[in-house]
Amino acid sequence: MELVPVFQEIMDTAGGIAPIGYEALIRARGSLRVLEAMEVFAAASEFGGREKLDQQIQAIQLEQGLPLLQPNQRLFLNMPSYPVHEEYYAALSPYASRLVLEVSEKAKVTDAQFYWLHELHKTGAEIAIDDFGVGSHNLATLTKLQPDGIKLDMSFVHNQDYETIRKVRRFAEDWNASLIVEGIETEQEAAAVMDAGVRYIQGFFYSRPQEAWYYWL
Ligand code: G
Ligand code: MN
Repeated sequence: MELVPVFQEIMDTAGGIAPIGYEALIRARGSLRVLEAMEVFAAASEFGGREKLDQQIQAIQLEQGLPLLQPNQRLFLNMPSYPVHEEYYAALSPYASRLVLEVSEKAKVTDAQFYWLHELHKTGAEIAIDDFGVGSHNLATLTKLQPDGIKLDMSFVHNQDYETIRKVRRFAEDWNASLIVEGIETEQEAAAVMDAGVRYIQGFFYSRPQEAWYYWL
């Protein structure tokens, strides 16, 4: 199967809607159909294991994603949710200032990973907590990560829990982190989230994950 990176725009809603960059995601072309991310990872052995697969995904996402960026935009990359060898992080360092590294709240962050995230942060990478609100991180992890961004899990929008979204927005402000709300699928959701004071949003309503060529058209 062939790996196919796809990219979804992340929107800034301040003064009109404009993309601040793209989140890189992954699909694969199988013999019959396009496979979703979960199916790709389930077939990791075909790529020599999960870590080899993650390295290949990283390489093609950088290769195809970085050229899409305008000077003020960044590429958002999902970090592996298990401990990987330092080569994985070292490979990111030439591009640090163009990247936002998404660390899932569902991931276990080891000391070695904290070390690398810090190093990359020092050279310009931003750190964002992904799936915020449904994982198992605690405040100690937040303190250690000092995230530049918090990506709220899409379940809050889908449950129309705008009161919680408003509270998380204040929480993020206190941490000097930009809040990004994910999973915006309708105009009504977009309006309600903006009404809760959220500036950055992401979801199918604005942008479906697309192959890089789509953005070159
Ligand atoms: O865990 P993370 O936030 O990285 O997951 C991103 C996943 O969410 C991708 O698989 C992407 O296709 C999906 N996604 C992106 N926008 C939307 C949306 O508006 N609605 C839904 N249901 N899924 C979305
Ligand atoms: Mn993500």
